[in-house]
Amino acid sequence: MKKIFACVIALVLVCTLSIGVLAASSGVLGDANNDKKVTDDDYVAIMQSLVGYGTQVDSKNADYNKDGTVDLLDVYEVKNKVGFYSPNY
Ligand SMILES: [Ca+2]
Ligand SMILES: [Ca+2]
Repeated sequence: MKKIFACVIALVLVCTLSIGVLAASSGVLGDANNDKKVTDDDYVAIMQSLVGYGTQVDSKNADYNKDGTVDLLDVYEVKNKVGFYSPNY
């Protein structure tokens, strides 16, 4: 019984922490990594998440064209927003 209770508590904690991460969204369209800026890092993060590299992105911010999915069109549009020069590189 104690093991079941411990598992339930662990599951609640994981769910609570996940909700906390989502609530921390910057709300900046294109800011996939939630650092409140739209830079090369964001379209690279989106690309990496699409190919299964394991990079976590804020799917709401990463959906730049607001079509409900995060795909290569969002990478393309974030790249166009950033342009060819970004102060990070
Ligand atoms: Ca960013
Ligand atoms: Ca999209």
